[in-house]
Amino acid sequence: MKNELKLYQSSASPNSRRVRIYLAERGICATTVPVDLGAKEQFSSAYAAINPRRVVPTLVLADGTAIGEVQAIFRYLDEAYSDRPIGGTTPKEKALVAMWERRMEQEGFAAVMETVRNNAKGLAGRAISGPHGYDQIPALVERGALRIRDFYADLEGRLAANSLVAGETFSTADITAVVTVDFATKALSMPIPDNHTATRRWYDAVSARPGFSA
Ligand SMILES: N[C@@H](CCC(=O)N[C@@H](CS)C(=O)NCC(=O)O)C(=O)O
Repeated sequence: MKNELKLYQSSASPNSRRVRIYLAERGICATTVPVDLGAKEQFSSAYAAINPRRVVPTLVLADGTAIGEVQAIFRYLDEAYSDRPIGGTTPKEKALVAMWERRMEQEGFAAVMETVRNNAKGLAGRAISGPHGYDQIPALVERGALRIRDFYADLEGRLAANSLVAGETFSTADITAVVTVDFATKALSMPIPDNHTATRRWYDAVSARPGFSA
């Protein structure tokens, strides 16, 4: 199955980075196809034919099937390349990883994204990615900072009792959580708070894995 996959992605996109890290961690080869978000290439008719939501990433299979949404891409790759999945192996593990992955996405990643998109001048009228334009709501920026602080506090509680986000095994939930921390640090100057020692220990260990330079 090697080299049959194409990943449409942008180097500046944290959602694309989630999939790049997944592929690197699993040693799965995919041809990356850049989509220039700065040049609005996601709105070209050629890309809209691949992903009508006009967002990256999109994974295109050898038969032309296009899979959008990071969680769906993770799921496909875990099932199709099932030798060493990182989304769990038993039904119970799969459900727990899905639960933690979704929490990291909704409570962490989405909070950072909402804060950035409602604030950045360059994203005026584009507060939500996708085919429809939405105005920015300044109050969401203030609320976003609270959401991110709560995310960090909840994550610290989780990691004080578990070595990794979904428990004791590295998973897609760790990928999404590390990308969230890096996104908050870079785009909002909101790094892991100094007194969150469990999160720092986890972050240093996980982000040192070779796949995380992807
Ligand atoms: N829920 C989608 C979100 C994808 C998304 O919003 N991607 C951003 C980049 S991180 C994008 O394509 N933005 C294009 C735009 O803002 O027009 C997923 O999981 O893939």
